[in-house]
Amino acid sequence: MAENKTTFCRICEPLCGMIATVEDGTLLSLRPDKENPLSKGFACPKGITFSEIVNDPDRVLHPLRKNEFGEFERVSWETAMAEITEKLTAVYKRDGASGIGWYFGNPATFSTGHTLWVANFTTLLGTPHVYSAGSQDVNNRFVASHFLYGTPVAAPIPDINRVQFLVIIGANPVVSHGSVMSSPRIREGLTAITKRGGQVLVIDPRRTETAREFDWQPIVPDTDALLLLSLLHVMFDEKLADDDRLRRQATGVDAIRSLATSYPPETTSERTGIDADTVRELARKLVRTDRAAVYGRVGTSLGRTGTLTTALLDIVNLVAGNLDAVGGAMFGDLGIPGQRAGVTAMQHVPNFVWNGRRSRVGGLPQVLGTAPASLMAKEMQTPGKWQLKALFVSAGNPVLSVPNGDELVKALGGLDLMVSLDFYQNETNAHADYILPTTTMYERADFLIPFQPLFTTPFKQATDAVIPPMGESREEWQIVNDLVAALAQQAPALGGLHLFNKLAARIGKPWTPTRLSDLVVRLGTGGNRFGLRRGGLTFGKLLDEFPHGTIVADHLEPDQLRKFVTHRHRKMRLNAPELLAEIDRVDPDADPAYPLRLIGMREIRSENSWQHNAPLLLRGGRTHSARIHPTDASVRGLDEGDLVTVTSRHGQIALPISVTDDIKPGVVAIPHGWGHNGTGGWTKANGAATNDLGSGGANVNALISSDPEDLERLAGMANMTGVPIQVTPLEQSIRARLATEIPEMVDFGE
Ligand SMILES: Nc1nc2c(c(=O)[nH]1)N[C@H]1C(S)=C(S)[C@@H](COP(=O)(O)OP(=O)(O)OC[C@H]3O[C@@H](n4cnc5c(=O)[nH]c(N)nc54)[C@H](O)[C@@H]3O)O[C@H]1N2
Ligand SMILES: Nc1nc2c(c(=O)[nH]1)N[C@H]1C(S)=C(S)[C@@H](COP(=O)(O)OP(=O)(O)OC[C@H]3O[C@@H](n4cnc5c(=O)[nH]c(N)nc54)[C@H](O)[C@@H]3O)O[C@H]1N2
Ligand code: SF4
Ligand SMILES: [Mo]
Repeated sequence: MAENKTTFCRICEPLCGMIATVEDGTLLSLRPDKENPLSKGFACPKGITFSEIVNDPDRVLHPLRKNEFGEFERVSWETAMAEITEKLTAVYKRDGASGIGWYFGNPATFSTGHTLWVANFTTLLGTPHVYSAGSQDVNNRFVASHFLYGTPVAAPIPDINRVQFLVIIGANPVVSHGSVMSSPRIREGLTAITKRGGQVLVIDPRRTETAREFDWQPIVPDTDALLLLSLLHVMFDEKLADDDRLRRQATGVDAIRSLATSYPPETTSERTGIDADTVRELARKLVRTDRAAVYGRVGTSLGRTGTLTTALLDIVNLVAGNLDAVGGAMFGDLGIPGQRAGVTAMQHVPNFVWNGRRSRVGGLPQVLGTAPASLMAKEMQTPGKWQLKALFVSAGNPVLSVPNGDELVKALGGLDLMVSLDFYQNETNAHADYILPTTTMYERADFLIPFQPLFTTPFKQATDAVIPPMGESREEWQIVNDLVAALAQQAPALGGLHLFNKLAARIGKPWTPTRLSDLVVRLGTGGNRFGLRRGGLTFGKLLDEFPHGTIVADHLEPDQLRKFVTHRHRKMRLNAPELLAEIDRVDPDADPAYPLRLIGMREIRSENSWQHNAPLLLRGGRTHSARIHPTDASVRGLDEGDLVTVTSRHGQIALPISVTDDIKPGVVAIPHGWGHNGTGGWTKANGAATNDLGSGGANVNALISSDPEDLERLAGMANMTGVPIQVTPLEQSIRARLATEIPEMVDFGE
C-alpha cells in the first residue's frame, strides 16, 4: 500500500519540504509539503520531477568498468573495489598522495556525509589535488570572508523578512531560488518587501525574471567593483557614513576611504553604464533607509575580481550601516558554543587556511583545502613531482561545468585511474575507468549542516531515507570508508581513521553522517546539549516530532560580528593588502575583435548539467540559445532563431540566438550545463534542444579560459562573466574557416 513520507528536497538551497509517496520501496511521486513551516506547499518543477530521476531507466545502478573496447560493462562491487584498490595502491606507492585527486561537484554539498567524508579522506591522505565546483561558484566568498572577518565560513545573508530596500546585484533568485541563503518561497519573500512599502532593485546586465518583477538597473558586465567603489565614494564624500559606528566595527576604514576617492560616479559611469546621479541616489538611499542591504551572488563572483567585488559588497553594507544590523545583511550561525575558538583554530590549519598551499601549476592559493578546478587538466598533463595520476569525481560534471572541457577530456585519457561516484553516466565520467553507483538524495538520511547558518529564518529539518538504495547503489560516505580501508596499509593517517571506524563499529556506535549530524543538532540552536537543555532537539527528535522541520528562532540576531571575527579587537579588517592589490584588475579590457560581453543565465527547468534527462522538464521542447539584443542582432544581419558562431579568445561554439529587449546592448547571455554530446548515458538529454546542428545544446565553457593567468588571483575563480566575445552568422563563419583551412575543396556554388 502506498504511504506518504515527509522529507525535503536537496537540489538547491531553500531545501523545500516534500511529501514522497512510496509503495513497496518505490518512489511513486513527490509533492510539496504544505505543512513545512517555511516552504508551505511550494516546490519548483525540478523538485517535483525528481521522481523521474530516481526511477530513470538511464540511471547507473550497478558498478561499471570500462572494457578494452572502451565500453562500460557491469561488474560486482567486490571486483570494482578490488581493482580500484590495486590501481590506487600502485599510484600511491609510486607518486605518493599527491598523485591522487578528487573533484566533488555541486550536489555533494547537499549531503553531509558526502562532503565531510570526502574532505576527511583527502585531508588525511594529504593530497593537494582537491577540486570542487566552488572555484566556478563561491570560493571568492570564502576568501573575502577570510580577509574581512578572519574566517572563511562567515557569510552575510540578506534579512529578507525585514529588509525595506534590497539591492540584488548579480543574482536571479526568482529562477535560482536563492544562493548562499536558504529562503524558501523567495519570490514571495521579495514581493512582501514591496508590499510593505519597500523596494527591490535588481542590478543586472539582463532584465531577468527577478528584474521583471521588480526594478531593473542594467549594468555593463564585470564592472560591479567600480559601481561599489563609487557607492563608497559617495557615502564618504557626502559624509553619509556613521564614522563612529564604522570605527567600532572595523579597522582599515581610512584605506577604503582613500581608495574610494579615486572612483567618483562621474568617472565610473561610462564604464558601468550607470549614470552618476543614479549612483548618488542609490548610495543615499542605502544609507538613509533604515533596513537596507545589497546582496550579490554568481554574477558578482565570476568576474575578474570576484573576491574584491564580494568584499566590496560587504563593505558597502558596512559603511551604509547595514551590516550585522536588523533588516540588513546579517549573520546566521549554528548556535554551537565556542564557535569563535573553532574558527580561530581553523585559521591555523595549513590544509584549510587560505593560501595554506599554492597550486603546482599557476601558483594559485588554495581555498578551504581546494585548488582551482580550471587547473585540473594541466595538473594531469604537466609532468613532474605531484603530477595528478588518479582522479575521483563525485557528483560532478567538470567537462561541462569547468572552463575548457576539451582540454579536460584529453587529460582524463592520460590518467592511470579515473573513478566516478555518480548515478548517471555524464560527459565527464564517460571517460572513467569505473563508475560506482550512488544513491540519490531520497535514498539517504540527511541533516544539512552547512546550510544551517544560511536560513533567513533559522530552521532545522532532518530526514530519513524515504526508499532503500536502488539497485546496487551505495552512499558516498560508505564508498569513502571502503577506500579508507583499502589504503589503510599505505597511508598511516588513513590507517588511523580505519582503526577508528572499526572500533566505533565494534562498540555498536558506527561513525555515520547521522551520528555526526546528531552531535551538531544537540550542540546547536535549540539542541538538547546532551541533557543540559531539557526538551531540546536531537536528530531523532527532529525526525519523530518535527518531520516537517521546525523554526528555531523567529529572526536572525544582530550584532554577531564580535562572536566570530578573529581579527584583533574582534573588528572587521578592510585593508588586507592582497585584497586592495586587486584594484589594478577592476577595469574591463577592451578588444575590438571581441566587442560583446558574455554572461551566464540559469533556467527554471535546468539544474546545472544534470536534469536534462527528466521528461517533465523537457516537455514542450527545449532550446539552447544565446540571448542577444535586437541592435546587436541587426548589425550582424541576424534574426530570431538564426544559428551563430560565438567566438572568444579561447574557443568557439555554435547555437541559435533568441533576440530580446531584456538584455543590455553589447551583452550576450548563454546558459551553461548544455553540450550533451552523446558521450553521456542520458539519452533524453542527448536528444534535447535540437536544432539544425544537432542536439544536446552547446557547452558555453568552451569559450572560457583555463589558463592560470586568466583565473581570479585570490580564489582561483574561473572568469565566466564579462568575457569578451564575438557573434557571427554561422554560415559566414563556416565559409571563412573552410576557405582558409581547405580552400581547394570549397565550392559555394556562386
Ligand atoms: N533553476 C535553477 N536553479 C538553480 C541552479 C540552476 O542551474 N537552475 N543552479 C544553482 C546553483 S549551483 C547556484 S550557484 C545558484 C546561483 O544563483 P544565482 O546567482 O541567483 O543565479 P544566476 O542565474 O547565476 O544569477 C546570476 C545573475 O548575475 C547576472 N550577471 C552576470 N554577470 C554579471 C555581472 O557582471 N554583474 C552583475 N551585476 N550581474 C551579472 C546574470 O545575468 C544573472 O542574472 O542557483 C542555484 N539554483
Ligand atoms: N559558464 C558557467 N559555468 C558554470 C556556472 C555558470 O554560472 N556559468 N556555474 C557553476 C556552478 S555555480 C556550479 S555549482 C557548477 C556545477 O558543476 P558540477 O557540480 O561539476 O556539475 P553538475 O552539473 O552539478 O553535475 C552534477 C553531477 O552530479 C550527479 N549527482 C546528482 N546528485 C548526486 C548525488 O547525490 N550523489 C552523486 N554521487 N552524484 C550526484 C549528477 O548525476 C551529475 O552527473 O557549474 C559551474 N559552471
Ligand atoms: S526550489 Fe525546487 S529544486 Fe530547489 S529545493 Fe525547492 S523544490 Fe527543490
Ligand atoms: Mo553553484
